[in-house]
Amino acid sequence: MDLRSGFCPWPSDDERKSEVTVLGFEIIVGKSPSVERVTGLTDMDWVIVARLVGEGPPVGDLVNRVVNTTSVVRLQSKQYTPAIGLLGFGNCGKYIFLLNRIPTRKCQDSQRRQLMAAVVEPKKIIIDTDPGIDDAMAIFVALRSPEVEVIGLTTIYGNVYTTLATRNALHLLEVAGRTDIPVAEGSHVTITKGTKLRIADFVHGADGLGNQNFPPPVGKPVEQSAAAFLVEQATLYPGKVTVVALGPLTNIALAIQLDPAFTKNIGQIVVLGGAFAVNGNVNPAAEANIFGDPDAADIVFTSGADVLAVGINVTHQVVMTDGDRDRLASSNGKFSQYLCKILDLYFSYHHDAYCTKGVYLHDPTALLAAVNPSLITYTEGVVRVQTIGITRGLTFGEVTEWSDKPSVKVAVTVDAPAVLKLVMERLMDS
Ligand SMILES: [Ca+2]
Repeated sequence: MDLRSGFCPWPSDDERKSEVTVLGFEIIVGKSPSVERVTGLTDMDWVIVARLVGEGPPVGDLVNRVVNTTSVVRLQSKQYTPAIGLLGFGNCGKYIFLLNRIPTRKCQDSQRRQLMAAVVEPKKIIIDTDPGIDDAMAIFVALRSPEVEVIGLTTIYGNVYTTLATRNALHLLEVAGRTDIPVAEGSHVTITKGTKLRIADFVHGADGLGNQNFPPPVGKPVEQSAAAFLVEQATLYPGKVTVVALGPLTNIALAIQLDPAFTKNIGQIVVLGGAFAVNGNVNPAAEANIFGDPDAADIVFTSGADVLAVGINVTHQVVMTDGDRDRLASSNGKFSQYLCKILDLYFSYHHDAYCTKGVYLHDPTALLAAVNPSLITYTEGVVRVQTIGITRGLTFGEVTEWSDKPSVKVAVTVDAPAVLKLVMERLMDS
C-alpha cells in the first residue's frame, strides 16, 4: 500500500532536493510505554509517517483517524537535538503513532500540518496539593491534558489540614476514575515545626470541597512520605519530572533536605505562590501559600533548582465569571458537573471578600503554566522570602545583595483568555 496517498501531498522532488534526503515512510504503532524520546526537528520540519510495528488497527483506518484527530502543533526546535530518527508521536485512540522523517522546510500544506502530531513526550508531573476547590479544578484539568502525565499527587496542609488533603486527593482521583495514580501524604507541620498552621477553610469549606461532605474514599495513600516519593520519582526520571506545587512548600523543601541531588534531578518546580510587586492576599505582605511556610519557601527559592513562581500578580488576572460557571453547568462533562457542585462556596467567598462576580483561577493557572509554558512570560532573578516579623511571607525579588543565590523564574504576564479557554474546554469535554 502506498501510504503517501493516505496522508497528504508528498513534497515535490524539488522540495525534497532542497532539503535533507527523505529517508523513509513508516508507521510505528505501540502503546505509550514503548514510545521513545524523539529528536531531530527544527521548527520548519514536518512529519511523515513510519513503519508499522506490533499490533494495531489496520493502517488505512489508523491513517484516517490520525488525519481526523491530530491537532496542528508547531514544533519548537529548541526542544530537540539535531539528529536523524524518530521525530514525534501523537495519540490515536489508545495507540501511539510515531512519525518519522522530514519532508521539507517549505511545507505550506494545511493537511500536512494536520499530520504534525503532538511531537512531545508527555511531561511527567507530580501535583503537590491541598485540595481545595481550585486544586480540584487544577487536578481535573491536568488529567484532561494530553501534554502531561500525572504520575502522582502529594498532599499538604493549606486549604485544609494534611489528613483531609490526602482524603480529598484520593476522593478526586476516584471521581476521575484514576485510582492508578499514587497519592503520597505530606507533612502535617511546617518545616520548622513551630508555626501555627493557617487553614483556609473559610474559602473552601470545612471539608475543603465546598461543604459537600462526600463519602470517604476507598483508596489509601502509599506508604512513602511525600518528600520520599518526590525524591524517588526525580531519581527514577532525572530531569523529566515537573512538580506543580499548589500549596505551602514544606514537602518540596523536605525533599531538598532529604536528597542533595534532588535539585539537580527534578526537572522543574512550578510554584503557585508569591506576590511579586503587588500586595499579598493574606495581608499586605504575604501570599497564602508562601505564608503557609515561609522558611520552606525560602529553601526552595534558593535551592538552585529550576523554579518557576506563578504569583497572585499573575493569577489575579485569570477570572472565571458567573457566566463561565453557567456554561460549565450546562455542559455534560463529568468534571464540570462535579465542580459546579463545589464551586458555590468559592464564588460566594470571592463575592464577599473581593466584591467580584467571579473567582480567581490560581491553581489551574499554575498548572497550565507547567502544561504549556508559552501561556506566561517570566523574568529571572533571585527571590528571598521574609521569615520573621510582620512581613513574614513577603517575597522579595532581584535584590542585589542576594545575588550570590541562584536565580529563579518569576511569571510576569499571562495569556488569561487562553488559560480560561483551556480550563473551560478541558472540563467541559470530560
Ligand atoms: Ca492549592
